[in-house]
Amino acid sequence: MTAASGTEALTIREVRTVPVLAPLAKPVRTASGAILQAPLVLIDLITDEGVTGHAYVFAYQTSALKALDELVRGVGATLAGEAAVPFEVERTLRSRFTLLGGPRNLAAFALAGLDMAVWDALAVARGVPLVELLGGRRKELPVYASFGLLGPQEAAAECAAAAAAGFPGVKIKLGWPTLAEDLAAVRAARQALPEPAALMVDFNQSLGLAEAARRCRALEDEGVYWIEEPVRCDDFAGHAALARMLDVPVQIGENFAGPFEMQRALEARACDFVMPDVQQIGGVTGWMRAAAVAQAYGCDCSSHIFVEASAHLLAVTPTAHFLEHLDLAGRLLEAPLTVERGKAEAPARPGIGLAWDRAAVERWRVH
Ligand code: SMN
Ligand code: MG
Repeated sequence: MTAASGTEALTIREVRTVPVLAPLAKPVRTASGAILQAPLVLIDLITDEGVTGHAYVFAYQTSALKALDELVRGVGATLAGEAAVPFEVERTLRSRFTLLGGPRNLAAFALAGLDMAVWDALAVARGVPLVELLGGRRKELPVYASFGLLGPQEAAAECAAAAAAGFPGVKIKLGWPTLAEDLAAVRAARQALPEPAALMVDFNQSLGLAEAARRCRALEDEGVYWIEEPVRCDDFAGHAALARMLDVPVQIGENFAGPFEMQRALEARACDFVMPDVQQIGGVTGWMRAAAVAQAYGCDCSSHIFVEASAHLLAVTPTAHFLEHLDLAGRLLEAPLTVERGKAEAPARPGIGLAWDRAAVERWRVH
């Protein structure tokens, strides 16, 4: 974020990136692999007018970090001289990937990161928080604390601490080798959480359909608020069968590759709730379209990681539900998003509000 220039029309000059391995407060272990550090590409989108837009993208795997970094810079370089107009940038970049079947995975992440950086630059140029540029205003959002695969003791300790801090919800990962272990973790977590607090559970796609049916049924009487990604993320029919069978809501969405895919999932009745990820769904532009789809289906919409951008976007999402608090980039920022008494609000500074902590970036950058 650079000071407002007063100029409203911006021309993209250059995209610079820094690949980093960001330290996490705690490793995130899932039934489908652990994330010990966050491989992130930090993006600076520089304009002729002197305004810089900031965003970051998440490579998930350290082995994909260099490739994503190259993609963001490569695609970013093709924007030199273009107007910083998200609607046009999105159409231009999307059309370049048409013959590849549309932007997916790393290419989609690169496009989403550039989209977020363009929106950030525009909001900075106008001197307003992103949420205001989108027609909304800053708003306190309910936040749930999101943890990895925890054994019963750890689950109880984290849930008690989160409840004491005022979080209205907590999520733990499941998908231990046995149902008995899943139940032990859930019972310990539920017991440590006061009644009104929501307990979400996330299988991270680790189960086959028959085993998912068995485990989800067993969770029905355990006071669980949602069951997330029990089966493969693209198995909408499988998720739909589970959603029909269960009283506990089924949650999916972090892997929706764009608003059209979310629309297909909702049309297939694959879930009761959605939680798009701003990077997978297509940046700010993709999120706004997905938010309209969620509204059309009357479906509550939460966020996935990317806490800073999500704090703006949920405030302009008609069916906004929970903000997930799992902070990937906080250690690289001058002012990480704060959560107070279980609520978070986008900052008042212009743009998304990302300001790199230069010393931290130097320390964690990958050469
Ligand atoms: C998740 C996925 C990837 C990185 C961190 C966390 C997870 C979630 O599935 O729902 O938060
Ligand atoms: Mg998840």
